Amino acid sequence: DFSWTAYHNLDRIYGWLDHILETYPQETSAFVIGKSFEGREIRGLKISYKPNNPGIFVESNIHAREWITSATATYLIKALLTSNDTNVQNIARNFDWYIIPVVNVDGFVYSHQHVCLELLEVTIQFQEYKINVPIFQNRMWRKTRQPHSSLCIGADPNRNFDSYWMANGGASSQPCSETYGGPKPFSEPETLALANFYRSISRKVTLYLAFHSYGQYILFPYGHTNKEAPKNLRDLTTVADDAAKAIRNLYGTRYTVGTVAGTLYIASGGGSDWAYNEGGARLAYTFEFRDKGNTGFLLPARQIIPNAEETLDGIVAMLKSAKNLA
Ligand code: 0X9
Ligand code: ZN
Repeated sequence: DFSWTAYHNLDRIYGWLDHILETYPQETSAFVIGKSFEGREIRGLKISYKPNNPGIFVESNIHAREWITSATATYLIKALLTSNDTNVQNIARNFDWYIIPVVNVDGFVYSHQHVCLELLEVTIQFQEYKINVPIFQNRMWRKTRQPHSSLCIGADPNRNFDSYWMANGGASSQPCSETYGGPKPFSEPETLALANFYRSISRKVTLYLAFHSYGQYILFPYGHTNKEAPKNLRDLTTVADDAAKAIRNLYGTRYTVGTVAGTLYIASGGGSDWAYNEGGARLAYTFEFRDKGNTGFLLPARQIIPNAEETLDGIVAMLKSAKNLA
């Protein structure tokens, strides 16, 4: 049975999506943005209670190892359809939600192929010192799975969007780097599919959310430079501050708010920056979920529900705050 007390693989997540579609045929519909390099469908779920709602787009697990993001995205779907909380019911009914729980399907599947860790341990010996090191290779995969050199596989999908692609050192041109931008913008079928789908709905979208981990940040444009601020910097900041307050209110989790380049590091070619520049959403955020490095990408499953609950409160606050903007 599907739950939020454990992390699930792609088959389980897609099976659960089918179950949701069957259970809520009125409010939900399936969409497929395209296929991954290895030929897997990249599936999304639309939730719509009434026609002509403004849209919210949620992109999740574009980085393979960030499992908490798809766990939170599925929790969000579940909450939008079943919550008794009137705040959640309101955001469910008054927006059309386009949620893609796993964008980087190939990388995600690969990150789940980390069989028995004891079997994969390597022993490193130096004189009298001997240590066993578990191989986390697959579990810690970040990029896509398309080969770009004879030695290394994958590009960083969050450096591959056609938005200041490769600008200002915000991505690497080395295929073996974890932040390799790819040979050209949208070289990865996954980011191209996302972009094409997003363009088809962007006129209706008011908010773009990219789910990542970890570090507890709410980030907004720009990523490619900190010498230039987006036009609606004040609005972006106000809305993110309100979300961070709501998050902290629930369990005391502290999120830091700011621009990508100013708060985290320079990163060009990211999905949320691309969407922001593309028009449509005037509000575009990257969430970096729990924690602050203690467990990092290996966030224990017992934190899925608290992480998702506080995120939901953050999103509710975000939409309330956005409504009050001039
Ligand atoms: O570096 C990234 O892609 C993100 N951090 S992560 O640890 N999840 O890899 C930050 C992305 C923010 N960048 C833009 N929106 N441009
Ligand atoms: Zn990420």
